[in-house]
Amino acid sequence: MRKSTLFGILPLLLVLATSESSAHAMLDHAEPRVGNKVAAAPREVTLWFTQKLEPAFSAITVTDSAGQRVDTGKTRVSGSQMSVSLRPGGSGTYHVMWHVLSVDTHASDGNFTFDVAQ
Ligand SMILES: [Cu+2]
Repeated sequence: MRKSTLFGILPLLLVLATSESSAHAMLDHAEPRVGNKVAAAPREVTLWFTQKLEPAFSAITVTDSAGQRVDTGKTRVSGSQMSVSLRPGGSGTYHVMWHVLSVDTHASDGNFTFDVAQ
């Protein structure tokens, strides 16, 4: 009984695994938004992805317009979302760099900027 149930489920699991592996964790959206201009330096940056993330292998780094690290170095991961707190910073272009390992064991990375108004 158990064996026949397993054999019935197995093809379905293979289909699910295959379709998920073709979609790595991509950045869905961010706050502050990608390329956006915000009125004041944010206290944190949050990224939402298309897949759940492995906390041990996923992180965000943020630098200010002078290229100085302004993130606290402690990225928090919750499901498909991760965020990092920022030290108080000035105006200009901020650079957000991220790398993630999704639960399907695929790594991906990317970066974007946002601007803080004077
Ligand atoms: Cu993948």
